[in-house]
Amino acid sequence: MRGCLIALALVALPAWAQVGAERPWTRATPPGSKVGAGFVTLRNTGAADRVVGATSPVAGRVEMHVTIREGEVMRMRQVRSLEVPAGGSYELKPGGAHLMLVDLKRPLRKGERIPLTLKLEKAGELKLQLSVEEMGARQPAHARH
Ligand SMILES: [Cu+2]
Repeated sequence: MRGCLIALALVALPAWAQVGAERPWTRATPPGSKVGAGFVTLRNTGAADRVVGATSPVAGRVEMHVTIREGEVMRMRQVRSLEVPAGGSYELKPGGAHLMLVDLKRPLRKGERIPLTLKLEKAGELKLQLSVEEMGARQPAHARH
């Protein structure tokens, strides 16, 4: 009987990934700039998942980019998805993978929060608020030492 109850409990657990976001942030943009970059650490306590899209009301579109080295030059390349490993995390950060806010409708100002929705293949939509740090910031203010 006891084994039976445990089996039922396991079946009731969601089979999809459980993904949470830590420290979503972006940088202030100069007037006239049409692009911004968003960063966040994704933690996955479930099965492997992937980010398959993103939207934000301040941008015409949001792309997913990775940074690759070509000889001496670092280049950004658009990708169709970003993998978030099972039981692990994936960090979007300056010099690495990031969200590219393209066709900005207005400048991003330091101190404000920018809504952004990530679409995960299994976990569904994840709503974030990107905190806007100063121009050229390498990491969010509260993580700086
Ligand atoms: Cu980019």
